[in-house]
Amino acid sequence: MAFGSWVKALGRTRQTLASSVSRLFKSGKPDAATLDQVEEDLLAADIPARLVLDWIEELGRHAGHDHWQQALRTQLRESFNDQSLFDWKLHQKPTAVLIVGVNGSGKTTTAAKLARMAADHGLKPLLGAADTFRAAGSDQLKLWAERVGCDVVGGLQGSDSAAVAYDALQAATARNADIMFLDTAGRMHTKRPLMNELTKVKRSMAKCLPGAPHHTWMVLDATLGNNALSQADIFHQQIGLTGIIVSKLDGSAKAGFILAACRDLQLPVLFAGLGEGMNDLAPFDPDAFVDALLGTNVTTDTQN
Ligand SMILES: Nc1nc2c(ncn2[C@@H]2O[C@H](COP(=O)(O)OP(=O)(O)OP(=O)(O)O)[C@@H](O)[C@H]2O)c(=O)[nH]1
Ligand SMILES: [Mg+2]
Repeated sequence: MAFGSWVKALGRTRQTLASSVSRLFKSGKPDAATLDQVEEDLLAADIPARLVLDWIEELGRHAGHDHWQQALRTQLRESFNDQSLFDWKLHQKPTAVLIVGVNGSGKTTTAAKLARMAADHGLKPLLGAADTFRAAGSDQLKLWAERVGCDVVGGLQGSDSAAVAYDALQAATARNADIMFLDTAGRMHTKRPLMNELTKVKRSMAKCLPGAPHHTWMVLDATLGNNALSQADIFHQQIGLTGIIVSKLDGSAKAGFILAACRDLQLPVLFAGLGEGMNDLAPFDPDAFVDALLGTNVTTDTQN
């Protein structure tokens, strides 16, 4: 995904930071008042307080030097040092990916976007519709599957989502699919029975194919900022996540929380949703994210 898309998607968060950070970047040497303002704005963009305090202290040490601009960028970028991107060279066939998240976070849309991306990598995807709460849940995924041009396997409304998970994975094997994305119903992290249902879905997948699900990805709504992070924390504790996908980055003014996802949860941020269209999903690019967030290089590459 071109750098310009990141710049556009992060426009609202950047605005939150814009006045102070650009003043900081122009001023050459930050004084105490500038640092206070930067601290306030970083917090307003939902960059976690612990990180902000560390950075402000570090920036203070750079006062008097001309390197602080690079220092801030480096500090933000370091949040992603330990993470790696999803490798589309698959080791299992079919690879089973379980998609989870709270209500309305963007799971169904993201599952479809992932299927599209898999097809673009020359793989045969299959979509599993395990959102059996609402009739509209699987209908929505069926519509997406038509657009993507892939098979979809789903259950009737009210059927057992663990049974649908089993069937979908079995169909993926029988139909020679390379990768299966299983869409699930939205659930609040606080609802224990619904969280237990996900554990059952996982068990059912493992019964069908030992080792499955190979990945469990949570879709986080970027407009929720830090709240999304605490939801992810609970999902991770209860069902064990292997990666994060951030949706709706384009509508968020609080994208700063993503800086903590990697560090606090020890999970990679794999993809980002930058719009509602089928192709608006990008492998997460830490450099583009940080540059677009801070407004560095923004004028040089927005056309790409
Ligand atoms: N702007 C923008 N909108 C998105 C993005 N991803 C999803 N959406 C929108 O968010 C809304 C909810 O998306 P869904 O995919 O239905 O979310 P869900 O998690 O499946 O919802 P439930 O199944 O009801 O829990 C839809 O209007 C999507 O178009 C994104 O990256 N950017
Ligand atoms: Mg859905």
